[in-house]
Amino acid sequence: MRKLALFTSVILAGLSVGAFAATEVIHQQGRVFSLEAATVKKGQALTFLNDDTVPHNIMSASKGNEFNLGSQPPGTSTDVSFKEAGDVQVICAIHPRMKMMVKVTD
Ligand SMILES: [Cu+2]
Repeated sequence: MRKLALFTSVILAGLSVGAFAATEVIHQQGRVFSLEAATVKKGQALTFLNDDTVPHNIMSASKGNEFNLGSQPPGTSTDVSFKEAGDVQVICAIHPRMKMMVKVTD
């Protein structure tokens, strides 16, 4: 019975990945981003998931792609779409060591 439940959840996970194939998830566990760098196409989104035990405040001041998610409690996620091509430095305003680069392509 347990095996069947596991099998079913794998299928459901596969379906949801298929439905949102364009959105990559950036985790924030242990006060680090799960990727140091990511590449998206202009207009595409990344999902910033706070699966840590503390709040994070993800933001960017890079020209054309400025955003500030404010305080993001553990267990929540927010999609950010990138509007301009170029390199975007994404940081956490609370934890200065949390940094990643997003390359936005045309
Ligand atoms: Cu943080």
